[in-house]
Amino acid sequence: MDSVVLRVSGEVARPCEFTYDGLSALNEEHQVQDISRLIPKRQGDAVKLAGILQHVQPHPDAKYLGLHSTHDNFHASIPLEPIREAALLIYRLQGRPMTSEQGGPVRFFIPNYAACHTHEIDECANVKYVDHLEFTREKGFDNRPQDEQEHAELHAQEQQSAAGDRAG
Ligand SMILES: Nc1nc2c(c(=O)[nH]1)N[C@H]1C(S)=C(S)[C@@H](COP(=O)(O)O)O[C@H]1N2
Ligand SMILES: [Mo]
Repeated sequence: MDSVVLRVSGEVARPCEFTYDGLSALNEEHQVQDISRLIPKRQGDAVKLAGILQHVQPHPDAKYLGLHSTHDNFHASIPLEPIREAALLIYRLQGRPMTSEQGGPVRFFIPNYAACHTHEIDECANVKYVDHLEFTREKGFDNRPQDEQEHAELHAQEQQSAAGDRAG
């Protein structure tokens, strides 16, 4: 469990590469055991974004957080301030690293998201397969769906690739 699962870069004092063990080792005050207690439909253990922030120390002019998934080339860039206390990074399921089938290595979760494509901080910003967080001054690259049609196409693709995974 010593391979890098999450890289943190950009406008921060200490750019970091976290392993699974490194995320588990972040201070207890930042760990959330069993998030189904907070969010009934979600499972696993998480670390608070606040714990990552304390570790990497974003510059005061870091205004946006980029959530990057190499796995399926999905990216969101969202304002940092409204989510800095509430956002969670789910990274462990039943005591093990989260696999990509489970949305791992890191699944970003904002408890109070808006409906899809109604706001910068919407459900679509709950990015799965996150492997890179990037702090920027301005809004960065973002390829979330912009409207109902793009959204429907994306979900159809997701279902196809999940069916493909099941078929092996
Ligand atoms: N990596 C990645 N994350 C993603 C998506 C995606 O296609 N790829 N879809 C987003 C969208 S549009 C929504 S609405 C939510 C859906 O989360 P769910 O699959 O848990 O319902 O995941 C978001 N996270
Ligand atoms: Mo979405």
